[in-house]
Amino acid sequence: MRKPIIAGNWKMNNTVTETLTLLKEITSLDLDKEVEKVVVVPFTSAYSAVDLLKDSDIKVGCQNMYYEESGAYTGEISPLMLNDLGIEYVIIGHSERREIFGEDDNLINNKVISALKHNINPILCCGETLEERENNKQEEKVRNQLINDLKDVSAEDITKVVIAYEPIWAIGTGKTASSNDAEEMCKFIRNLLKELYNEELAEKVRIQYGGSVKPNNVSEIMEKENIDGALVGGASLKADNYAALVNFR
Ligand code: G2H
Repeated sequence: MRKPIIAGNWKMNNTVTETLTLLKEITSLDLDKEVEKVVVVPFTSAYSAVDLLKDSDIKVGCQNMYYEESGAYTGEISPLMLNDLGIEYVIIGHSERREIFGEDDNLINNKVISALKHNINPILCCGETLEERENNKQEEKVRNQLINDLKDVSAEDITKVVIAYEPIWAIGTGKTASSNDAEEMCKFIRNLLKELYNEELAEKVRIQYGGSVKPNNVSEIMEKENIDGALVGGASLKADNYAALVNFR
């Protein structure tokens, strides 16, 4: 049985003050204990979030990291820095990083390997553009991304990776992939993992869907056999919405 995982990706939202206000509201609400809960906050909010959530079962993630441990990399954050804060998850390869900041599969692969080496669980994002979907190239795109991004990830480590399938055309657009389309791609990803690793390991890896997930569509998405969680942007920025997402059952 794979434990469901609902992660709120705050993106570039919330000052420290706003973070504390939102997290206090969230922790005052009833949240399903059987669901793994993550808030993926901006770096500037990470310390305060970890401190505020130290007695809660909500975990804190960050949205990016560099793969080196230290050095002359102006503006970057290292895995050791995240470790020091007690960060358990890091989003790697979000389409906004790929598209706006030019991250390629080689860089993403280095980040995945480094996160695992430092005991931080990567939430590895993949997904196709609208043009690729319209040309029925979504499987080819995701297959190439994952083969490259997971290069040299060992069998021992693959179950620590959460894979987030996020079709780019559904991100922040209000357009959600139908639950059947989302399931079809998540099943495709699980089959790819069977091919790259083996059936037993592939069955253990958690696959999230992301892209305009909201309280009113989360249950239908989470019902699907190969979807084990959601990576949620906009709708995770309000406490009652976050609680509704977590309490999808
Ligand atoms: C996709 C998602 C969170 P949103 O980027 O990663 O954002 O739910 O706003 O589409």
